[in-house]
Amino acid sequence: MTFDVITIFPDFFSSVLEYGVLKRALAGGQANIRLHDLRDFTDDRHRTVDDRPFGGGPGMVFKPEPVFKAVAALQAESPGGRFPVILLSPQGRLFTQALAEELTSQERLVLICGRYEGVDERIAEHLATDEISIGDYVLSGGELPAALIMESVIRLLPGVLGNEESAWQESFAAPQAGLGELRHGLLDCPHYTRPPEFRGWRVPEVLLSGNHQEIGRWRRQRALEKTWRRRPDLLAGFPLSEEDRRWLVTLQGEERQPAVIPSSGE
Ligand code: 9D3
Repeated sequence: MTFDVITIFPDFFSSVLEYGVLKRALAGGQANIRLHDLRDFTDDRHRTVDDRPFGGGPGMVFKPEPVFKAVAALQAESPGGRFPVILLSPQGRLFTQALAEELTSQERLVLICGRYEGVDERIAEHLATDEISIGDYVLSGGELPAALIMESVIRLLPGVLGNEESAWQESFAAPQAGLGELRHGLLDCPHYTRPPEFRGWRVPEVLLSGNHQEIGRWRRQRALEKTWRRRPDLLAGFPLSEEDRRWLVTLQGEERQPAVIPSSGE
């Protein structure tokens, strides 16, 4: 899968591409990331990519010409080939695991990183095929979002994660379309490693018991509990088993148990 990133900061990406899954996928040829300096698509001596907003106001806006030119140059490389042109912007569709999985079906993606106060709206309207935001917080540009999207998509490509890792995931994954990593749709259960006691805090005994059926049930219950407390939104639409339901009812019952208040002893 090839990613073409259009940015005024191509060097920004060098460190993230040198580690972990991204480094491995690039070395292994499962992914290819090409960085394009937007300034290479300007015509003036100052390599100008931005200008003042019509109508006034603070800040600067990306001019349309260099961005259209950059995308045209990429399209000219593969005549007839059509691929998504994604504008990273706070106004975009929210990036989720389901969207990451959707994107893995593409052979090629163009990612346009905005900066300043935004980009000329004609880029969003007439050039980009999709607009993606990574969440409701303000960043100063699309570079971090582009790196994040590449990381999450590339790790899903066949042959990128070690067999061990993906096989393990599979065994934990109840089928639910579109959720991938969160395919089982729940937050993860807690994990522990040695030592079994650290500063007086013991690892839950069941994990040391060797009883894999008990361990499986404990993990499922902890995952359900954590999800129910922290992200109840994830439980909506999640296929609960009868046993899951009973556990959630138990939790709810504990929650509603009135606190035991010692009597004043009158
Ligand atoms: C100060 C201007 N903002 C008004 C509230 C609008 C704005 C424009 C451009 C805010 C941020 C940016 C730069 N951000 C991105 O390009 C961006 C982004 C983000 O800020 N949050 C989440 N996802 C993304 S994807 C691209």
